[in-house]
Parts: sequence; C-alpha cells; structure tokens
Amino acid sequence: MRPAVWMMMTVLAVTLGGTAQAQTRIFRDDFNGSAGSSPTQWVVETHYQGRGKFGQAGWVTGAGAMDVSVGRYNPEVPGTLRQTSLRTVQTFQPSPGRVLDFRIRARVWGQDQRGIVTAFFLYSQGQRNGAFRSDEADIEWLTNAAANRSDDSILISTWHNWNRDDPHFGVDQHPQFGTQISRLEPAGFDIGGWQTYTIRWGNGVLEFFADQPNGQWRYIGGYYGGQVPTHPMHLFVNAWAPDSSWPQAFDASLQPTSNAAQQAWHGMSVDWIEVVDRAAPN
Ligand SMILES: [Ca+2]
Repeated sequence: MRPAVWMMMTVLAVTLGGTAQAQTRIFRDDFNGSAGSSPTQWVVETHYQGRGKFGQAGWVTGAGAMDVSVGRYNPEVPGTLRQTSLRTVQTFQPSPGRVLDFRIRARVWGQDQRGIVTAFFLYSQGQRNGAFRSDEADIEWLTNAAANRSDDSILISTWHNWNRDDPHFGVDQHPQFGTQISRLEPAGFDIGGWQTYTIRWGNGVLEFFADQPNGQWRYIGGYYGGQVPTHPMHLFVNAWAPDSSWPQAFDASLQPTSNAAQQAWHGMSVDWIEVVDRAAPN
C-alpha cells in the first residue's frame, strides 16, 4: 500500500476575465511512495517495442519522483533492452464544453545518450470503420534532438482513426489511413531541467504547452478540427529505444548487454502527473 498516492477531487474556482471557471483535478500521482508504481492507478505494460521489451515498473525513488527508463541489461530477456511503459487504469475523454489538461513535471536525463525516446501520451485502439485503428496524442522527448544542446526540441503528434494495419505517416484525414501528423517543435529550454508540460484535449482542439518560469503557459503547438482524437484514451508514460526504422530517433551507440554488471539506465524522472478538467477557453 502506498499512502502517498493521491486521487484527489479538488474543486477550485478561478476568476478569468470576470467569469468563474470551475476546474476539477480528476487524477494526480505525486510518486511519493517508496516502491514501484502504484497498481491502483497504473498498469505496467510488457510487450516488445523497438529494440526492447517493456516490463520494468516505474521506480519511485524515495525522493518524490519516479524513474521511467531504459536499461541496457534485461534480466527477463538478456541481450534485449529493458523498457518502461505505464498506462493509467482509467480512460479519459473530454465532456462537451470542457477540456482536459494532462500535465507532467519531468526531467529527461542522459541527454548525452542518443537513441532514447521518453513520452507522455494518450492512446486507444479498436476495430472501427473497417480497420484496426488508433487514436493518440503525444509529447515525445528524443535524446537525438537534445544531446549536447541547450535549445532542445520536443516532438508533438496527433493520431486519429489511424489504420494500424496499413500504416502511413504524415497523412491528414485520409479515408483509409486516417490521420498521423508529427512536428518537432523548439522547446526553448533544456529538457534536462525540471519542466512542466501540458497536453490539452477538447472537442476539436489538441494543444501543447510548457510552463514558463513566470507561471504562464507557453504554446508549443496544436491540432484542430478533424485531426483531433475523439475516442476515450488511457494516459501513458514510457521510455524505449526505437530501431533503425525510425532513423530520427535510433542510435547505434546504445547497445544492450547480457552482463548484469554492466547495467545502465537512461530515461527521465517524473515528479508528478495530473489531469485537470476545466471549461473550454473561449
Ligand atoms: Ca513528486
């Protein structure tokens, strides 16, 4: 039992432009426990992806943060990278007239190690419109886009009714292939420092923000209208290593080991994750 897992229903009233907008925190984890990720809120995924296999539970460090990382040694499958992926037990979907703000405070480590992707994203899949399709909304931090730099970029993307059995990338509302659009956007800061990011999802709106030092949110980018996911989605946080089929994210310098003594971890620390339901901005 982790006493420090918070599922708070906090109703706050803020005044914006003279109108009161109620906002409700519908999910929160501060990762203040002493063991692995909480099974009451998170499911640990175990499938293969890219150059490794998921199965590592997010490790709560005792310092109030959770490590989400890739290990070079995998005790389950030696010679394959050990990866971490967690998804929420619950699904989320914005109500009419509302938006959901999915927020994470995180610090990407090992920017010197290329070939790692850490991500905060929403995802669902299912059979619909005659194909196996997925909805998704992502923030991804590619160490290839951050190594030895202080003006890092982050990858944002939207997926709507994307056809997983006939995968095409960079398509917009195609009747067969669906939508998948990704953009590498300048973050304007070092992702290796503690930063807070937001995915805002509402009806026909998907926007990405980063908190600024003055507390205001800076708009990173967005997608609108028919590009925006509509199906209920789980929230995920993960760390993995793509293979050479994703050349922008792959790096051959990252190699697994079969020697447990050579274990090394690359990924990010997560201070907290929360979801806030609020009135859609005008
Ligand atoms: Ca924390």
